[in-house]
Amino acid sequence: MTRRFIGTADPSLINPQRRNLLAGGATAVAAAGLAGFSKTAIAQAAAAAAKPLPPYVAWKDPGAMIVHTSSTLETKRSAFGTSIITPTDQLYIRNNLPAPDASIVADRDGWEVTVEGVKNPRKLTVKELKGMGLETTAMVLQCSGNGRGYFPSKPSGTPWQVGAAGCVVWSGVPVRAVVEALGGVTDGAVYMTSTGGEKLPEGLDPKSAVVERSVPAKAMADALLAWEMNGVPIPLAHGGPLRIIVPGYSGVNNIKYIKRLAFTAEQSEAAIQKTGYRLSPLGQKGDPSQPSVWEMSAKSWINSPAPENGSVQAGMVQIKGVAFGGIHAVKAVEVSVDGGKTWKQAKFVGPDLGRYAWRQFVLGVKLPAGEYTIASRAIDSEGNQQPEERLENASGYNNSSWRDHALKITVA
Ligand SMILES: Nc1nc2c(c(=O)[nH]1)N[C@H]1C(S)=C(S)[C@@H](COP(=O)(O)O)O[C@H]1N2
Ligand SMILES: [Mo]
Repeated sequence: MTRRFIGTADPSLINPQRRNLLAGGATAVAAAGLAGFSKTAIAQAAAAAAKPLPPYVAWKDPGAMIVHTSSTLETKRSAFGTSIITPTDQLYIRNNLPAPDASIVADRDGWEVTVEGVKNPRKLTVKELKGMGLETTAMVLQCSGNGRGYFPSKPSGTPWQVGAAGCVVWSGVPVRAVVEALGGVTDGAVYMTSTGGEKLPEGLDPKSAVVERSVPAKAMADALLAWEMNGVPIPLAHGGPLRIIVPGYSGVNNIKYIKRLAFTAEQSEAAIQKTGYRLSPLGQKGDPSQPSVWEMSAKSWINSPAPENGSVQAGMVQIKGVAFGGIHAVKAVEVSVDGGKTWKQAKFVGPDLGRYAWRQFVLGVKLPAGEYTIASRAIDSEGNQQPEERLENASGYNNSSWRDHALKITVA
């Protein structure tokens, strides 16, 4: 079989209808107009025309994505479905460096990762890893900048709304199984440090560019070295042939195309660890004394009804969204239709895919014609509630404010 879609195992990931309708820029706009599609469809086609999908992710669903830049693509709020898993062709993309050459997924089993900071350090191929164990984990992958677009301080960086997140099923070998096979972690190693396999730009200090992140070593308990997502080999753009999955930790800690896994006494000296991804007070630069962006906390948002889909018909309205606990399981979620004055518990829908997955929720409410501010707030298994206000920080990280994520809808 010829593989025309490099990095994707299965070209059937692509929905041919949407593709034909929306991928072709101006032609698509004309086609949409001729066929009498809604204004929204035309606006979407125009948006797709303004910024086409970059070639390395040409297999993404153009109708579901907001293309911010060639390295930052967001899932549209209205594109999130209600059956838990985010399809691979709708999942957001965030690259700090250009993705490596597609040749690295030509021989997936031959990809090597160096494991250091264990009694018997060594290089392991993906093929060898596949013989060492298997686990499957559903997990919310969320960029720490998700929700940055709601910060009034307008931090630099992509103004993500809700779509730098998805719920993905990963398969791979548990990191702890690999560590046990190599004789255990060396004494004094308190961090787990992962290094991305990108080629670094020449003439730069490697520390300034390398994508390398340290997390507390205890995170290895649930971490995977994964080769599969949502039932297919991980596409290059999402970190194939091998990616570390650190459940409950924000996106940046889930290093793609991992080439080195080290148990270390200190955190990485890379800029992305030392000064980047820190919760810095407004107006201040990142430094190692400030908290790193690690564990995620309780968060939820409503995906439907959304204002971009026009007015809602008066009567029974099904309010739907997603809720997750981050490092803990989500326990419950409440919905308000009066801007947070009163709350009602929503019902979780579908199977519980475990502590790190999100849950879909629904609340049916009778809404007479009028304007409403609808909001949701999650509570985790430890009793931590999603806060009303964001925690201000210079880079716009970790926004879980329910007020920022509320929607104004018109019922007519
Ligand atoms: N090697 C590598 N890993 C990486 C990154 C990267 O640029 N290079 N970006 C990180 C960030 S900031 C996020 S939010 C997630 C994005 O994962 P995705 O592109 O598969 O959605 O990957 C993380 N892992
Ligand atoms: Mo991110």
